Amino acid sequence: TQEPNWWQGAAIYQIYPRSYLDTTGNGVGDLKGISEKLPHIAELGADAVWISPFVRSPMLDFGYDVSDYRAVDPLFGTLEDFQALLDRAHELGLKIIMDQVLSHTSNQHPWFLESREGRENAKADWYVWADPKKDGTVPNNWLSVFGGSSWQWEPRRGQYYLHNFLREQPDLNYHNPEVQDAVLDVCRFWLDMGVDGFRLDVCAFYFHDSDLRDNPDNPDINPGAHFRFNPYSMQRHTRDIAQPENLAFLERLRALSDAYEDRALLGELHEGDGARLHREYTAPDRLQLAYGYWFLGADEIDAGLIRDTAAALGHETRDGWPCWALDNHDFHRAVTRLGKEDCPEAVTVILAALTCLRGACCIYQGSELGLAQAHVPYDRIVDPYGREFYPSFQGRDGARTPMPWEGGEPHGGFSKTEPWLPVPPEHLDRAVDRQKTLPGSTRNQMSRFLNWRREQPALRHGGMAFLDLPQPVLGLTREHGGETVTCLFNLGADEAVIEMPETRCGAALEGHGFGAPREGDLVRLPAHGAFFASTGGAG
Ligand code: TEU
Repeated sequence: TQEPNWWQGAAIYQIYPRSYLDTTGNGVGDLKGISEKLPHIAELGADAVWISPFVRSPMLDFGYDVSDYRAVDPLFGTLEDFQALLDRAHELGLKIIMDQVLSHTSNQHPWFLESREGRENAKADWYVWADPKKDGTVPNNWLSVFGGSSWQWEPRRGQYYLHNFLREQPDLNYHNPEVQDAVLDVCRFWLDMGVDGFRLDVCAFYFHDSDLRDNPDNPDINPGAHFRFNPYSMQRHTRDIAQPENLAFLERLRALSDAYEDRALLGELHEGDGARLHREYTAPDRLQLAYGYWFLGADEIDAGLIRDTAAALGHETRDGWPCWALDNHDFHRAVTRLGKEDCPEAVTVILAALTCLRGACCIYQGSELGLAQAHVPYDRIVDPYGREFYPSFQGRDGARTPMPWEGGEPHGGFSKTEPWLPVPPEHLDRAVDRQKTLPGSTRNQMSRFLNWRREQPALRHGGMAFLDLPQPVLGLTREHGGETVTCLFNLGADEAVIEMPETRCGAALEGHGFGAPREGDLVRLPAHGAFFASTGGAG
């Protein structure tokens, strides 16, 4: 059989670089800070690190607005710092996945500065320009994810340009082959440098409907609890933003990445019809991994939701793999979202379950500490999305506050000066140094579990089937190389007793730290506990 790839079943730790560690004393995290803390991530038992954007940017969307794709922003360091980070990660056995924001640029990118000057220049057609309607109004009814029309007037050209996000984030025109070639060159630059993969920001947004047709009325403008923080899904008018042309471009990108050894593409898909997009976008010649919002917006997660979501993705037949996530820099932290601030272990077991599903799993910085969403007072809110929708939506800053490293130090040891976002005092008790000395801490439980999981090939690479068990228990098996591992997760707050005879599911596995004793044929799952058994196998 073929050697499994590193990205299959990888635990991917996500870093938001502004908030990891500040080594220069400017209140903002940097690449040297990440390098210094890579051992924390390796000890945690992660396989790879996804770093949110650190290339040059005016920082209106904190790096998701790129003004130079080939330079490290001076706030974060230099290209040499990044090369050192890459080398250090590789020494520690960690892969580095770089965030590539290719759907749009900053309005300060030289491509846009040239494009906006007039209709004749070399970059005139690199962005999506359109004339106003006869009455002078915007070309159509498209809305921006961050609120308002997605069209912005540009007096120099006497035309509107498209922006799916901030008006400072003009959308590139992928119908122009020169644009495709230019972004592929950007990717080549970083692949040559040795990055192991890309996380592709909003990769279903690359192309736009070239006829600029109005979006039809959206009959379903109340999408329910799962996505309530995403105005995009609540728009009055929606057409599936994912244009068919995206797929051929992803094939070009995959061909490029396959020309290098062992690289992987992890594409961010928006929610919408997640299962269909997932099927289309993950294919042998497209993405290896597709990241969905399946659990990110959810404020209730039970065994049924996990099972239904994985089943909808057709986990048995797909070549591409899902990339699960419970938290990231865009959503409220899960501990708060799920109402578990007093009981972070209820969230740890969910995260453990996600890492045992077929697929990779992202773990956002601070989740290993069980951090709650921070309250950021209005005068400290810097997320433009938050300022726009305050107070009904207070933005994303509460999930982006600095990592608390040392509970007894000012600013949690993150920085010597006042950081760009405050470190909430209630995070200090959960700081890394404090948790390291407590045997049962979230950090220690995660680290024990992830390191144990790393050594279970079936949990990383195996095929998956679900067991038919009553809520709140999630049961599944993973099968690889003749071994079947049975996993039980108790997502409830009471003990659950499940019949699981050794003759059927093999001997109990030890060392994962979720300790559930077995009595005869019965497994006693404590609240938020888990159980694993293995039939052995070829070994
Ligand atoms: O996010 C894509 C996206 O659609 C988000 O706007 C999401 O809907 C929202 O944040 C939910 O709260 C990606 C990045 O992850 C995000 O940080 C960027 O702002 C966005 O793209 C634009 O590049």
